[in-house]
Amino acid sequence: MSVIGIDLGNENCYVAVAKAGGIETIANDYSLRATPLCVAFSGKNRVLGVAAKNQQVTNMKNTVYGLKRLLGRKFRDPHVQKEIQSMPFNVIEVANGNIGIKVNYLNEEHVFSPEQCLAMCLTKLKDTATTALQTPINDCVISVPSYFTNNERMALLDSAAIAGLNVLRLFNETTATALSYGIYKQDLPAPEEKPRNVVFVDCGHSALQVFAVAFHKGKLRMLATAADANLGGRDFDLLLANHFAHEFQGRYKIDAKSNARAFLRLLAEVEKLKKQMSANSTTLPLNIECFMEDKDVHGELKRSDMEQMAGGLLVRVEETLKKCLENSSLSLDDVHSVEIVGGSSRIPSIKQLIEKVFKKTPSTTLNQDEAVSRGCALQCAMLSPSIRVREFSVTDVQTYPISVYWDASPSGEAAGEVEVFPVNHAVPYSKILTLYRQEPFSIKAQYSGNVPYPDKNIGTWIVKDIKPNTDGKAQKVKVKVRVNLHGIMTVSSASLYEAKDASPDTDGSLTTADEQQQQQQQQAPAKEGGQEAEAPQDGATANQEGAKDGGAHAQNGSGAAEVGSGTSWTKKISGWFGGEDKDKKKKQVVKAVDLPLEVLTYGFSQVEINQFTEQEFKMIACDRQEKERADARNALEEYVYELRSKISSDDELGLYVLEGDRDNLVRQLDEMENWLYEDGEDCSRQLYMDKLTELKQKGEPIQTRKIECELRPVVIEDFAKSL
Ligand code: ATP
Ligand code: K
Ligand code: MG
Repeated sequence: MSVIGIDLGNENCYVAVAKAGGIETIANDYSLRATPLCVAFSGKNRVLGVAAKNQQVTNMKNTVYGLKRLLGRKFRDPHVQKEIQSMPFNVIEVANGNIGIKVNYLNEEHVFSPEQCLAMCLTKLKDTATTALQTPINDCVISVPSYFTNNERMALLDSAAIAGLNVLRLFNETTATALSYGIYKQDLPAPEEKPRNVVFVDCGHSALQVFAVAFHKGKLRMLATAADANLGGRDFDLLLANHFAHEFQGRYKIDAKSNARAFLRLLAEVEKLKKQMSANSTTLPLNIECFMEDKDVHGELKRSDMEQMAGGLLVRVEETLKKCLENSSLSLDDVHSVEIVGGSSRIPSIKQLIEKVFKKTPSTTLNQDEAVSRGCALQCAMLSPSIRVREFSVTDVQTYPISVYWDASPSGEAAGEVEVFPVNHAVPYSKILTLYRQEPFSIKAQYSGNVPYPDKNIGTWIVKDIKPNTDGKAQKVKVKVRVNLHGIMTVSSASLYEAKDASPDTDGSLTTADEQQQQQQQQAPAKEGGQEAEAPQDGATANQEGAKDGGAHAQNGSGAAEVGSGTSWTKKISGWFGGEDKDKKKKQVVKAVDLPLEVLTYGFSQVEINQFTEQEFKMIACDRQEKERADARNALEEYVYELRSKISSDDELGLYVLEGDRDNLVRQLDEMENWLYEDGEDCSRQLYMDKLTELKQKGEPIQTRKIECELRPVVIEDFAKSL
């Protein structure tokens, strides 16, 4: 079983594999390491990856890309509305306000969700890995931008499930990059020394992420991230394309913006020009033949022109760099170095801004394109039992603050809220929320800060099966709130602590928050420890951070006391002390009963996922069949050409076929060729195979005659020798 890491870039995806000898990125069917995040549909099959991108201009309406931007969002989302303006394929609203992508596939109209389309791309990446490694692929780690919200992450997990991938972790692109840096550094400071603080800048196709990381020997801690989710290479391309479209309007009287196909071609050409400008500051030409209305167009530009045009984008780059520095609380002297990754970090003016803000020349220690996938493969290896790698402790952070809310109960318990995970809180992490309730209730989670997402809601969890205790009073309910390895916030469990076993509040009397808090502090770690297993390196981190967090919780607790005094409820949040053996005995003292949870969060139901998985299987089978059919046709075509050329040459088979037979055979081969381009263009695999067998029955006897003739003199010679 292989262990792989996938960098799911908005434009370029990479697959890396962890092997005993190290990490390797895998080349695809075009011998390229980058596979475009692109899927196209035709009358016969799906076209994936490089092949899909290559046919985009001729099949615009059925070539789907930009999926990372649509994932986990609703059709009416302003962000989606903006994205689809420039998408030449048809994006529609379907049930529940979801996004549907309408394409022509197998000569019928089909509507797929972004999750399904992304699953198709994952199928391609999985296939690339399976082919290269000659082993089945199942376990993987997939990258996500650090700014992805719960819903976007959950949607990606749905895609992976549809593609039959088992995701051990959704790994932030930021953290993956940091891990690829840290793991190979032999000279990181010892634990007691000051950390090495490195700032990373990843400017890709659609987004910019800047992040600061503290490294010690064998571990890294994410300090802060800052992102502009709408600033990447494609924004520079758009500026350039608009510039030339305007110029061509004046010079050639053509409007490139009115013609989607022409504009796509222009975008592709200016991207090439942009890359050339990164290496060259002189004036460079742009030529496109037969651009529109049969006109060839010409333009030129130099780097400084682009920099002028991109002034607005560059200001935003600078702001994001400064924001990260500010969020990290590092002084410039604290920053050891600035590493750049991502394709667009190659733009010279971005490098200059880095130098301006951080007073350091950006370094390129990492493979700029492969760092994310390599970090994912490393993480996958660490989480997988099937391969051993050097341990490296990774502490990630929560990008947005999360608060939970609960309603007042009919029997008088008050409503409340608490910020469970403040911004930059270490994750993965679990916390326990304690409430007193006598009937089912719901916990609602929301982002409590700014998120680049129109809906701050994360989900609602209904805790069921709660009844008053035998005295008709509220019972103690503990709810475990968790940000898991994927960076997804969930309520992972709820349990009822039967009152007669819990000491101070056994009589069910009104309990003040203070008493409660005290009791919690004594008991909480004992009871909650080790309920859930973490990845080893994270477990260690959770312990350490948990202890630190304990202090903060006391504050949370007293806040609650204020709200809660005089009522029959109280609450407290305690840090989760994971994986500890201590106080295991005490666990039996209190009887905890697991409570059923009804979960209302984003994403497809299991039934839907199963349906989509089945559909994906069928499409994979259909693609395979089509490939086999095309291969059979190619084999027949190749044989026609080969045999015809051989029998027409005296050096090959020409001497071994009678003149009359040859003319006859050539005629048959010509007919077969014509048939292949006319009626035989689109036949079944079996028919091609039958025709090939038929031809071979004619060709092979000639081949045999040749071999026999060539052997004959040898036989005679041997015979003479033996005399
Ligand atoms: P994202 O991280 O936003 O999801 P991605 O990971 O697919 O996207 P990358 O592969 O890091 O993106 O970068 C692709 C972008 O980098 C493209 O816009 C491309 O034009 C740009 N790029 C690549 N090389 C250069 C270069 N030499 N100069 C300028 N831009 C470049
Ligand atoms: K990438
Ligand atoms: Mg990227």
